[in-house]
Amino acid sequence: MPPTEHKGLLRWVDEVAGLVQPARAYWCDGSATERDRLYEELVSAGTFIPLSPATRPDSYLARSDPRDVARLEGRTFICCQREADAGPTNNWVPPDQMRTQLSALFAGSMRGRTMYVIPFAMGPAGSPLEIWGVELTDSPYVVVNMRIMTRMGTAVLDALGQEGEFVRCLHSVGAPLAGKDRSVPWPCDPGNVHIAHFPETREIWSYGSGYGGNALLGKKCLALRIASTMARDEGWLAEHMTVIKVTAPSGEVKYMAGAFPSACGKTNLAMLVPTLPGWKVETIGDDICWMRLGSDGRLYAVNPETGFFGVAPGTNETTNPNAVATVSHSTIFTNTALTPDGDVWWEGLTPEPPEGLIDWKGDGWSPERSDKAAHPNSRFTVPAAQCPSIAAEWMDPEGVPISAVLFGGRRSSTVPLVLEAFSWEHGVFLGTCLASETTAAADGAVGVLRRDPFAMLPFCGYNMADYWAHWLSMATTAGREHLPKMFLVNWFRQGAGGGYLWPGFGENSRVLAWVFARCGQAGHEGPGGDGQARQTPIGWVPAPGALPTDGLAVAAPQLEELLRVDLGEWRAEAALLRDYYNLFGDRLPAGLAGELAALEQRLAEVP
Ligand code: OXD
Ligand code: MN
Repeated sequence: MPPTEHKGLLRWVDEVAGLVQPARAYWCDGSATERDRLYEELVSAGTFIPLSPATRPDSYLARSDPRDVARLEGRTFICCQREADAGPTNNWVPPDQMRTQLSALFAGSMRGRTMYVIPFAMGPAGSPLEIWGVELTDSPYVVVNMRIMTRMGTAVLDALGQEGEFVRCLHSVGAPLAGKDRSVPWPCDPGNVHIAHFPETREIWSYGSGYGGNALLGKKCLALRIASTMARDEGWLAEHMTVIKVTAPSGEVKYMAGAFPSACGKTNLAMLVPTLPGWKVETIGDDICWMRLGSDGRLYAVNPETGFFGVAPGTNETTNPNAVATVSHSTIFTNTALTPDGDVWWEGLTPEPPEGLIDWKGDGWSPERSDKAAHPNSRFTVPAAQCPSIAAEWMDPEGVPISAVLFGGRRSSTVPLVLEAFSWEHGVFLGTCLASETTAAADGAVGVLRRDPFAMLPFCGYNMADYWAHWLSMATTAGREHLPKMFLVNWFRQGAGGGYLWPGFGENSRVLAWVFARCGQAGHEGPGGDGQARQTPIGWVPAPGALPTDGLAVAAPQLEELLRVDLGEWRAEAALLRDYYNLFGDRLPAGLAGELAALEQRLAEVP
């Protein structure tokens, strides 16, 4: 007997079962017993390799099919009725056409497999922003990852009651089994991947991939693409942002949100250990934040997730000691290398690779090989509660009030270390300017500069220009007085010789301290606050000496170069931006066209 009387849910589960023809349906209760059983099954199926209990207790390594290692943006679709509502940055297919296409792929796709029913909740229990979903999947790997990343199981079914609303999330790896066939360890159908979103009916259909961003449907698909459309309709914000709690030596606390494209150090910022004495950073969330206006006109943020699905390579005791401690036990690793004594390894974990490594594909590896031992997008899935820097209030249903929003890309030139917007509108403009050199989190070439406004390019479920208008509208709805200040940051600027100018990581606390001081005054216009600032045509930058640099090993000329605003580069940037804005035709908000014209004007006024 299914453990619910929710007729809509029961009907949908039956309908899907009729289409995908599973051998059986199983309703997940989210218990530890269920988890243990699934882990055992994953081990006997060869999907999970248990790691050494001595060095990495309760942890497992999964190796994916080598063709299924990242988000597939080219196979991700927004299926709303009108193409213009998806906008020029999304792949659009009309909903009926996509349903027909997908119904053919899903027909019989779970044959011989179990269909797991995963009731899950995103957002703290009882939060005004809590959203329920149900994922149907034939992947036990997805079930156990969802158990870490969301609140999952019976409690959610109980909360749904008989008619609670939920987002329908359908997922199949697309590898039916015939007769007594045994499954391969990582089933998938790489040639036919579709990740389709139907924002008008709040549905997600994902076929063919088991990779986290494509298959854990609570994350990018629900908490960003579907939630962004819900947020537009209901007046809140669903964002690809970390949320941190910053405590100054005086004990004063401010919360900050930060939008960074995938694999640009957002998780490192979320768990930062300040080098600046007396400062403390704690974690509210590392990847996604939902924000709503409070009755006091401030933006309050919650982290909709309960776990981290972080990029492993580059994580070590220096770059992110809190992440290293977090994944010391009870972690699922995917596509890292394996050491001979049953532990995981990835590039950057230690300066030298241990001997006798097995690479992410399961083959012997040695440092002479030109390829990496761990996949560059190898990941850890781990409960957020295990993180030493998690803030006590990370699950507060009301959320935390945000004082500053940071936008940061990976830019070798042009963007100074930190820049403060002149106003809310100018801040939204800076968010639209975000661009980054691409990383391994999505398929495609790495290191190419691409526009990634608000770090939402792959995640905005509707027309990007309407999304910008929605951000602008916050000031109209709430008044700008208590809205956060906005900043552009860039940890990745390079000098003439090509090396990074800024050490980053814990030293980023110096930038946070300046931002903190800049938030010290009410209102948005003017230079005020403790941190002194210098006005430039592109925004406020720290005045000479305003960035705390005691003990910092960055020479003065280097620091000057980091904060330099190169007018030539910005004139080129403004021209690129004008071309980019042209893509959006008459959907471009007038406020942003005005901001661009004002920037061009300011740049023209300087000789
Ligand atoms: C992620 C991503 O996995 O942005 O967080 O790709
Ligand atoms: Mn992300």
